[in-house]
Amino acid sequence: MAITVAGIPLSGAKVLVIGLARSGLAAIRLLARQGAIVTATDTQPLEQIPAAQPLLAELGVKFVLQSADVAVGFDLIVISPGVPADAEPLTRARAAGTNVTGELELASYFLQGPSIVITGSNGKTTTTSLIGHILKSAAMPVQVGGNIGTPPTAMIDASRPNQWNVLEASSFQLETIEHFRARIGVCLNLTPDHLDRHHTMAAYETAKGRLFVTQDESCFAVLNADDPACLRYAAQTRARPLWFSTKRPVTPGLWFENSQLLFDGQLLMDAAGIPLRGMHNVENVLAAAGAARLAGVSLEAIAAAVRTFPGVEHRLEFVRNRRGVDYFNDSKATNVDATLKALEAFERGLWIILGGKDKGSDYTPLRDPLRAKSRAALLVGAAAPKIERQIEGAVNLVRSGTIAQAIAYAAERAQPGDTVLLAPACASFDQFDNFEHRGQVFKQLVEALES
Ligand code: UMA
Ligand code: ADP
Repeated sequence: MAITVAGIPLSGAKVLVIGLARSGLAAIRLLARQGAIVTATDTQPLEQIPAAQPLLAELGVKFVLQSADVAVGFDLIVISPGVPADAEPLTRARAAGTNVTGELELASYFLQGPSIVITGSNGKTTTTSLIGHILKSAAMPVQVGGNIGTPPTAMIDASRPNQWNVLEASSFQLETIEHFRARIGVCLNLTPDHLDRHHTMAAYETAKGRLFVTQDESCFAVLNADDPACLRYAAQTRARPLWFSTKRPVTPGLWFENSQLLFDGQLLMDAAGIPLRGMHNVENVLAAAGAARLAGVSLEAIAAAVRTFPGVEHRLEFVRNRRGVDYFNDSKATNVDATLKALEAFERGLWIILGGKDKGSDYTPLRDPLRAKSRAALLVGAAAPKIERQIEGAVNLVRSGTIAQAIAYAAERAQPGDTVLLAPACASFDQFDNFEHRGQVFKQLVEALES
């Protein structure tokens, strides 16, 4: 059967794929198989992208270096999530009437089975993994992917009509969806992030909101009743809402009350049974439980699976107790809100490592919790001078420069009962390959401290 994407029959269509990493390569594979005439482009020369070379050679895909007019003369453009939707070649292509789409939208024409899609500024990976864990524990057929690592276009072959696709989705993937429809859409929260790319909070909110705008009456929207953006999403969707709240009862929905998690007033579980720290993880469990219940898992099975969830590396991950001092790795706290949540998850006695590559963030909201809970803020990386200016006077500041020096400083001074916490509120790219690399280095340095 001839497959059309946005009305364009793929067989014989001239398609340009922009970005040759995980997403672009998976898209090329899919498009070539559909008989499209694929051209590939990247801002880097092909010699510098060794992972792309064999595939392009195998499929006979032409490479051109990205330029302002690279997207002229194609029937369809497929962009990787990391390519800004307002990049100059795309503006020109759209002006010429060419359809510009992304990996989630492209996958939607091929992916079998219903999807649970999780978005939000923070908590996506944790909640996506938890939903995958709950469904697997309940012996439901499921595959997990999306922004968490596996491009949706690479999930097509393994998809089945009665199998759930649990997909983490970023604003970058959602902003181009039209045809894609999530049976269950989940939004955890909306707080400032990626403003270097979306420019305004309104544009960021709109990009994520595509998840709910494309839903219909057969769908469900699992929404955080405590988040103003989620209330606006509810007004924009035709899907049936299921609410969650850590502050008050919500109908229909899930909430937290007297240390218990309730679903429409029925006990789901005691919060003490959640193996993850922090109220933000209660939110993640409420959202995951809501989605899993809508997918048909019983409350008992959900609670049992939550209790065995191992958590995700680099998210408030306990590393070690040394001489009575706990060390926690929250390298994935790459924005201010995630760091605020990390601070909320501890009582006091914190030695917190802050800094890295600034994303245009405002660090002043950290002042009060730092004053209340920290012994010192250890500043590292390129953002250190900006953070120092914005939190000066609220907390003892130590100009550490590197994570190694920060750990050495804190390890020497921390008292039993204190916690040394990496929750940097910044991206990692000034000193590390990515947040995983930063977290690994932190853990190795902590493990190497003398007992
Ligand atoms: N490139 C161009 N032109 C541009 C910009 C980039 O050619 O204008 C090229 C780069 O030179 C590079 C390639 O595009 O060769 C990189 O593409 P990409 O950044 O989209 O990276 P992928 O490896 O394809 O991964 C993408 C997602 N990346 C981003 O959103 C930045 C991955 O999410 C996702 O797992 C993967 O697709 C599969 O869906 C990562 C991520 O950092 C985890 N996401 C952000 C986040 O979680 O904060 C949103
Ligand atoms: P994402 O995939 O959205 O980046 P993660 O689960 O990887 O989310 O967590 C990113 C950071 O945000 C971590 O520092 C984590 O501790 C924190 N976090 C997790 N869940 C939430 C939440 N619901 N609200 C705020 N911060 C959260």
